[in-house]
Parts: sequence; structure tokens; C-alpha cells
Amino acid sequence: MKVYAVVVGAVGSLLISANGFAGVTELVTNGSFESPVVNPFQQFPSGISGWTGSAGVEVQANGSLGAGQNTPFGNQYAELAVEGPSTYSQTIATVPGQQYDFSFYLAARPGTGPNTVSVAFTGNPSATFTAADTPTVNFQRFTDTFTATAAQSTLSLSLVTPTSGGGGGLVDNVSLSTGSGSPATAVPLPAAFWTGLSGLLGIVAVGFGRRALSPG
Ligand SMILES: [Ca+2]
Repeated sequence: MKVYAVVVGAVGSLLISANGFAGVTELVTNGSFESPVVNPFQQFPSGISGWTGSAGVEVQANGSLGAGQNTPFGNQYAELAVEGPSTYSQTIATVPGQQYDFSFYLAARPGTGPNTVSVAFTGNPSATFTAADTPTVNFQRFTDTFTATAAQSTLSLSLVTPTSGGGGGLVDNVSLSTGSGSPATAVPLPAAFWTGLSGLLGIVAVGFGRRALSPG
């Protein structure tokens, strides 16, 4: 028990900022769009904490698109279509040459067809990700790896389709970290730590992992 307590104290700050991944430092601010609190949705022309939007930022609370239309990550998510397609951006301090793991969750707004999002990161080719149209909001995890080329890198998410103003591009849990490979092995820790962790934060981490492996 003594070893366990010491280890928890040593890495406690890392765990708090890890967004569910032990040992990985989260670099995105407000990546889960939980701030500010909205009910049931709200548009912010000048952006929100962490994010600016070329056409504003729209935050929605669970249920705003109908009963059961929810994110599994907190109570809020964002929609890249505000009154039209918007590009959400966040500038992050980075180390040139350092590799970064990126991930986010994307769901199509039901009834709008496949929703495609382009993700850009300073100095890297952009990548596109598509979530199929489904009757119920279904967040799926997408990942990429970027290498920083500057001390400041801008991460941007742009809605590619749909292009009409009807809405689309539901995003949540946007994450960027310097962790590489599996989060569970990113930082070597004593077995006793993991045993203890399962009783504390393991519920969060395992829940996150299961959804990541089997979206839907
Ligand atoms: Ca969220």
C-alpha cells in the first residue's frame, strides 16, 4: 500500500490532465466541449474556451437533437455546421520534430448523409475522416499522427460535407498528446500501481477504451 500511495502522488497531476488516459498529457483545451454549459444548444460567434470558429462555434447538450441523441463523453459536444460549415481551430504550443498523437470522435448528424471532416495541423498534410449517416448519433473514434514543425501549431477541424446549412459534423473528445502507441504502455509503472488504479480511475479508462475499440 505504501508503494501504491507514493506512485499515485507522483503521477497524480498527470492523471488529472490525461482525459482518461493514464500517463498521457492532454494538450487540447476544452476538447470535450463541456464549457460553457448550454441548454439545449448555443452558438458562439467569437468561439469558446480553447476554440475559435470561422463561422462561430456551436455547442449542443445531450438530447438537443432528440431523446437518446447523446455523446458518451460528458453532456456536451460540438457541431461543425453552425449556420454554415465552420472551421474550428486551436493553437497549441509544440516542439518542432516531436510526434503527436491526435484523436477525435465524429458522428454524422442523423439525416444529413455521410459527414466528412478535414483535420489540419500546421506543417502536416490534412486528413479527412467520414462518419456514416445513422438513425441515432453514433460517435466513432478517428486517429492520426502529426509531427510538429513549429513552436506553435494550429489544429483545425473543418466540415467538408454536408455543405448545406442544415447541420452536420458532430465532434467530441478532441485530443492531442505526445504519448506514442498504446496509452496503457506509454509510461512504465509498477504493476501495483495499475492494480490500485483500476479501483480509482480504471472505470473511466476502461470505459473509454471499450468505446474506442468497438464504436457504437
Ligand atoms: Ca463532451
